[in-house]
Amino acid sequence: MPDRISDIWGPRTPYPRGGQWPVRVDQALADGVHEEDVDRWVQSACVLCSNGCALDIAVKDGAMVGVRGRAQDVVNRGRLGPKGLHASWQGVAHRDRLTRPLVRENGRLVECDWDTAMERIVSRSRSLLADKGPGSHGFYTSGQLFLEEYYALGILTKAGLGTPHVDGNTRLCTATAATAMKESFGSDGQPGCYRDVDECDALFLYGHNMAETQTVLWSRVLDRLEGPDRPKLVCVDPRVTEVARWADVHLAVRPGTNLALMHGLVREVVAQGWVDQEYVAAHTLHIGDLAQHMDRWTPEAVARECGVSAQDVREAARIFGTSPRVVSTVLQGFYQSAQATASACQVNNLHLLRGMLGRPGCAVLQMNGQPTAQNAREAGANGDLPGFRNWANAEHVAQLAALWDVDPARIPHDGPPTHALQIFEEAERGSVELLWIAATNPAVSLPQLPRIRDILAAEDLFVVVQDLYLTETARYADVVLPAAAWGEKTGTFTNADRTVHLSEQAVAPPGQARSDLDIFLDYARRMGFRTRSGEPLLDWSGPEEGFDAWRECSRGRPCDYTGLSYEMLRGGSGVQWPVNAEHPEGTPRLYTDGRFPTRAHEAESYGHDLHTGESMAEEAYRVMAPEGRAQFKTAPYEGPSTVSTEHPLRLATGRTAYHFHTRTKTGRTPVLDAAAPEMWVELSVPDCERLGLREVDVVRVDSEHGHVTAPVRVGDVREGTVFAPFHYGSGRHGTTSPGGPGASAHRSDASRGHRAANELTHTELDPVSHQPVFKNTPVRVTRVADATGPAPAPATTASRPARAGTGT
Ligand SMILES: Nc1nc2c(c(=O)[nH]1)N[C@H]1C(S)=C(S)[C@@H](COP(=O)(O)OP(=O)(O)OC[C@H]3O[C@@H](n4cnc5c(=O)[nH]c(N)nc54)[C@H](O)[C@@H]3O)O[C@H]1N2
Ligand SMILES: Nc1nc2c(c(=O)[nH]1)N[C@H]1C(S)=C(S)[C@@H](COP(=O)(O)OP(=O)(O)OC[C@H]3O[C@@H](n4cnc5c(=O)[nH]c(N)nc54)[C@H](O)[C@@H]3O)O[C@H]1N2
Ligand code: SF4
Ligand SMILES: [Mo]
Repeated sequence: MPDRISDIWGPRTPYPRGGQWPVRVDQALADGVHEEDVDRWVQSACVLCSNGCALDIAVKDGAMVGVRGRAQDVVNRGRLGPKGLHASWQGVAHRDRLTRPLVRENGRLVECDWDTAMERIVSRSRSLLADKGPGSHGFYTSGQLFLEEYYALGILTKAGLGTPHVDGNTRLCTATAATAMKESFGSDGQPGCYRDVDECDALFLYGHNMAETQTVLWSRVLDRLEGPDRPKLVCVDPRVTEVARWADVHLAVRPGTNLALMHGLVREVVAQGWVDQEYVAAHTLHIGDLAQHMDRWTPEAVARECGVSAQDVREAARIFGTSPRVVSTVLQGFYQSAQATASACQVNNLHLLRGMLGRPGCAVLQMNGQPTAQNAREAGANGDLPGFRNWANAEHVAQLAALWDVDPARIPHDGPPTHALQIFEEAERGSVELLWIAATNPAVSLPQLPRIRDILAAEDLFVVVQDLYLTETARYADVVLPAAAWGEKTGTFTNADRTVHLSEQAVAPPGQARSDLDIFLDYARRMGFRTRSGEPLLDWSGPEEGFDAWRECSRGRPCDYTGLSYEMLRGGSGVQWPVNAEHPEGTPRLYTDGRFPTRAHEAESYGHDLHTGESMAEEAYRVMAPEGRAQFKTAPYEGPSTVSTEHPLRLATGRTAYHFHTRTKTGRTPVLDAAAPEMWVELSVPDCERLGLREVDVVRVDSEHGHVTAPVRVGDVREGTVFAPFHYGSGRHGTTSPGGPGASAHRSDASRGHRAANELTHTELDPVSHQPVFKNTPVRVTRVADATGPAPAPATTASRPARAGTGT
């Protein structure tokens, strides 16, 4: 079995520019199971990050016993990373899966049957609808369900209940990706594709630790870096990540200063005359607006503000300005940092300036993180209207009303849909009284956890949690619904480069667990939602009928799925949308003709002021008449919120290669749990010297909101920065079993541990995308105890001990 623990990226298969990425098939089977023992292989794709690596699930005696990468798929050509290889199947087969619904009785959660659980929800729902109206209902969902499930949720919340309070954890994840694409290009939808990695001459990774967070895509990059026509690599990250180690230029910016750097890069590209004037004149608007923001950002000014060298800024700009083909990727170091949308749009702007979109090797990948974040955005489960429709465009609302056969007035569109943090705020104020949480664990993943716990624990908030496990969040629920996991249900999902995969059911769910789709359909049926002609609003027979319904919804929109079917997705590779009469085989690249969906009748948004977040009015947008041109947009630089003498360091939180989020799957996968078993915090060598800290000494980290206690890694972060993984909640999945289905959990048992990074974070949001700033919290670090035990931080990743000697 391949070792993806010590050898995360596997053996190299170098290839030249323009060549095809060679196949390398990775396979894992349970101990004692051999290939010939496998009863059947069932087609699927991995749901442990946005890369969406295609794989087949090995089934033996009705159980998942392993996986194998699909050689024929364009995304991974057979490869799998540590999570895909191990956690995809082991993470859902654990003995403590929820198998029956739970309801709260006299303060405790007790097992019950589905009728009891659903009727409890429906009766609360009905009485709230009668007394308070639809705005009393809030839905907080995920980037990890299937397309059909989101679309069902979109229909039931928008056309059934009529509540505007629906969002996904995609708000924490890729809201800025979507917003940046809407602002620049008129619509969500990745312009480029992974094949552009094969074709490019330079790669820019902006706040993206791809080596750990999309390990298989990083293998592709490594194979180019070790191939004959090595592309240049530029990394923008305050830590010495694996990406930084390979980079030609590493811009280790001070956290929160991305926008100053971007202004500097744009200024330099313009000043050196590297602009594609013809492209800009034909396909863009507002280039004149850029100068006011960037004039002062000379390489020297950037160097002072960002703490990097002016020479490196010049060199990075030169690589961008003179390479014929550049791929840029952007992720949380930008999206979860200060001025996220304005910074992400400057990456789009660089590509527009150089005319580097829509042709091989020229791509901006405003990345996704979660495996199905794209679908949450497409299907309207994340604070948008389905099919990338614009809530402010009456015609778009009318299209949906016609499709669903409901009164347009039923579909909330008086203002922007409520974003996630605002839904929690509505619950805090008492106006949302039923909060339905599906496939996300906010008691670990939302910022400022002490506040989130108070909101979830409030007596008058009715909380429904739909999950695989009794999570930190489920412990606050009034009703817990046991969901079928990946491999136990069928559906489709779309990765970060628009590649759609079908994931087929391989095994039966445990006990009485049901698919999220079945749960949503059951709720809609019990609520008796009807169309105008009196038909049931939502009565699909299963996922395939849901997919067909979605195809109609997507017709004529940028994310057009009309030419796709389950049948077409079986057997071969995943297919990239749009797939329609014009593009029957799918579409690798958008905007090949330089025409963008910015006409008023097609745009997903009329746009915002990126500095204030104020929406642009329809009238003003129509007068501006973008007519298919992209827009240069950004904002003046403000800089990160300031640190104080009390909290002099900046906490940036993020990920390690071995764990996925709140570890509900990876913490239950023995090899991954062992690779990173416990919380840690990383500090720089100079900060450790100043604080008298040695490797594994225990520190207390305090912010304005809370504290955590964890051992120290003397690491390769920038001085003044503290890095902490956000994976560790109160559950110790890997080592201790909570004992049975946790049926007796009590509210007060819920997460009170002091190891979740979000004990510390604050609620600060980007003004346009409303994505939280998870990467910039002022903190103080104090030593509380001597080193005990081995270091829990991995030594194979960005978290390895500092190269320049350590404080030990
Ligand atoms: N192993 C693993 N892979 C995952 C996930 C996982 O949990 N584990 N989750 C998936 C999901 S949902 C997501 S969203 C992605 C996230 O993928 P990434 O965005 O790659 O991951 P992060 O570790 O959150 O942040 C990336 C980098 O941002 C840097 N950073 C911090 N502050 C700043 C700043 O101000 N400026 C810049 N330029 N950089 C900064 C950090 O040092 C960090 O290395 O990963 C996906 N893949
Ligand atoms: N401090 C800090 N906080 C962060 C981040 C950060 O970088 N720093 N990153 C943010 C980002 S980008 C993200 S994406 C979020 C992730 O945060 P969460 O979404 O809270 O993380 P997960 O652990 O993935 O939670 C998913 C839940 O869904 C359950 N689940 C899995 N599959 C299914 C299914 O098919 N059906 C149902 N019903 N349940 C299922 C899992 O058991 C798990 O409990 O965290 C955010 N929070
Ligand atoms: S790169 Fe992402 S999708 Fe691929 S195997 Fe790893 S976790 Fe799964
Ligand atoms: Mo994410």
